[in-house]
Amino acid sequence: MARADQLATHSSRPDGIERVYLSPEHRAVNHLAAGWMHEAGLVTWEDAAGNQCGRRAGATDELPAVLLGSHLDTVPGAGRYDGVLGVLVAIEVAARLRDAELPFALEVVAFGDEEGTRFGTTLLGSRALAGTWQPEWFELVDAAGIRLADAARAFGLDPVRFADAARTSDELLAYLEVHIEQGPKLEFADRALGVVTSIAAAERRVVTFTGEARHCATPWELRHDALVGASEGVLAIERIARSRGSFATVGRIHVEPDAVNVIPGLATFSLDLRDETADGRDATWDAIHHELQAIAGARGLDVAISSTHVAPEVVCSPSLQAAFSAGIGATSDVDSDAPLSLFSVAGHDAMAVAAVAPVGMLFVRCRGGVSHHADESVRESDVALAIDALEAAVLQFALTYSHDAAEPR
Ligand code: HGY
Ligand code: MN
Ligand code: MN
Repeated sequence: MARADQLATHSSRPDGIERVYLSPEHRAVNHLAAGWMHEAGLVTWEDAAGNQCGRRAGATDELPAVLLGSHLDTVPGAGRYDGVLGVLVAIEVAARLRDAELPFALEVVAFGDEEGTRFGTTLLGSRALAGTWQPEWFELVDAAGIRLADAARAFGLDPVRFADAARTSDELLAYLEVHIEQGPKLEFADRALGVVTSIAAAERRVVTFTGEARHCATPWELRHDALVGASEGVLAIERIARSRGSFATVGRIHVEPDAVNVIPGLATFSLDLRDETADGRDATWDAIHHELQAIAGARGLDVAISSTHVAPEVVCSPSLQAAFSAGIGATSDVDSDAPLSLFSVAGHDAMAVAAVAPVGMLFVRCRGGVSHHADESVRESDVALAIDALEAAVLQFALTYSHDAAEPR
């Protein structure tokens, strides 16, 4: 808990936590995490994409690894546990297992960019590790117009070498991530921990309504107000997504010419749309898209839409779900009922790592389900249970892995 408080002091702003990819704050927390990884008995290195890594070899050095971890970057005005808790719990479990005989290597990773706060595209660190980095991402620019490639060089990385961060499926047996739930389900059920079944399918878009910028003296019947059209669209998005059990958020909106006495000629907003499945997400989008076009038509507006991020749902490996269930069962928090399983609406690095290894996630209760806010809070007793559960899950996985490995082919 003290380490989470210490990491929280590394922020680019005085009024809250903000720590973005390839920033001085990223450099500072990689250094802290490397020190703690070293204390846990791990050999440490920073990979070619700026992820902080640690490894404890297995019985022999070339064994594949079980990878534990999460991310250290944040959204603007973040809490101190999103991502951070998973990295610190992973380091603690590595320390506990430093002398354990394991049939695989144990690695810990602190990803440098899960949120996409600086460059807009998410999961950059974990997609570099998964080998799914896209070369066009080097051309992404931040709010100051700095290209990702230049930010990487300033951070001490070489864009040409980013591909060296990629790990193969031969090297990784599994990825296990502990994360705060960022929702209220565990608290409602009075549970400390929960097993993640799948991570929601997501798509991010930019929706732009175009009308006519005119004097605010323009009579009603002659107006083509882009902001009123966009506003009707935002309310339609809420109504349609809610009625279909999808999650839709308009987090940003921009208006032009953005003057008090001019009817907006342009209004452009972000849309983050998620659902348990890609089919559900796409069906909700079809209904929304139809309604946005109807609104534009009725108001004499144009509407343009672009997609900026798409991710299918990721199903957590059944064997890793079982390992986490066993892990929860081994903690002192064991309830008479089976551990709670739930799907994650929030996105996680596990979505990216799934391209190269089976993934499992363990959720930890957070107060009021609050996250992406300074009020983010966890109980120390729940964190203690999460460390016990992750340690037990790794040992459970080792048992089944050794057993399967011993099986005659
Ligand atoms: O967007 C998400 O769900 C995550 O916090 N990046
Ligand atoms: Mn987050
Ligand atoms: Mn997170």
